[in-house]
Amino acid sequence: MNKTLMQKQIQWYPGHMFKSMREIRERLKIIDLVIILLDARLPFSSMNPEILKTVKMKPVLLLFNKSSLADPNRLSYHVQKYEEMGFTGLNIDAISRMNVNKIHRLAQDLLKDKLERAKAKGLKERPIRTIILGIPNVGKSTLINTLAQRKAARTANTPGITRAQQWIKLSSDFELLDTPGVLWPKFDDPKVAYHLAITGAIKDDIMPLDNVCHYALKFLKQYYPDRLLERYEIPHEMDDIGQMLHQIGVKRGALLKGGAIDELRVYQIILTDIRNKQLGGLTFDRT
Ligand SMILES: Nc1nc2c(ncn2[C@@H]2O[C@H](COP(=O)(O)OP(=O)(O)OP(=O)(O)O)[C@@H](O)[C@H]2O)c(=O)[nH]1
Ligand SMILES: [Mg+2]
Repeated sequence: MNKTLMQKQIQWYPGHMFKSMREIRERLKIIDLVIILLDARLPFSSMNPEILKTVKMKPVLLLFNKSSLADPNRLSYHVQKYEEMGFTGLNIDAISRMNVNKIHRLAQDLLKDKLERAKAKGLKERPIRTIILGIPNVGKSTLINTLAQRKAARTANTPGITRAQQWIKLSSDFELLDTPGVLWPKFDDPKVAYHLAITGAIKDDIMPLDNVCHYALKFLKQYYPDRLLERYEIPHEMDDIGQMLHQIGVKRGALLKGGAIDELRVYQIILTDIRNKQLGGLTFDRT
């Protein structure tokens, strides 16, 4: 990892995330089921290790969101890996509604024993209380709106939209607590930081854009060279990052007055194209 990245890493963890984590810990006592929302494009990088530690005593359901933006050939791999670790996981898409109607049932299945015990004790039936946790911008509020079939929570394509916890009643027997996205203070593997930056979980001004885009281009070159050819006419034999940036600049007319390429614009083009699926479905976590 280069020096700028290391220095930024030390100062970047915002105070409101400490507060959000504390509030999550406090709230867990009254929660029946934890939904951890992960990004299907980075199903491992988007797992916050602090959240995992915090919720380990609770029943957990993993939902891999934004599946329509991920590589369709890689979707079963992470579900299987997490299942081997003992988790229940489901690929979903909160916008296209893929598998969204399976969530309620899965939640009930995971809580079956608890619900039956409560019934046997003669306890009054009450709604299942669920909390949704995940990194910023992963689609927590969007999923809640899809489940509630109304605009109950504010959403936008930038991290840090939800600022406070908010209960939303999904049905007479199901309540869901929306929470602000939380990250963790230190990324042990720089790849994780890059994956989070490329997909917009970390604000674009946190990490140096040139490093992020160089990483993205190297990644695309290794795993999706045909998409680079198709979108930017980058030939398979071209592997110099500078040449690739130049080619994108020329192809997309991102040029400065003297004819040199406008690097900043090229970086923005690359990130916007990736985020808007202009390079097809992509999965960043590879093993
Ligand atoms: N394609 C696609 N986009 C999605 C999906 N879910 C959410 N989005 C988009 O992702 C962006 C972030 O969604 P939010 O619901 O605001 O994310 P959040 O997790 O609540 O974010 P914070 O409140 O900042 O933590 C929005 O632009 C959504 O439209 C999905 O399943 N597929
Ligand atoms: Mg939100």
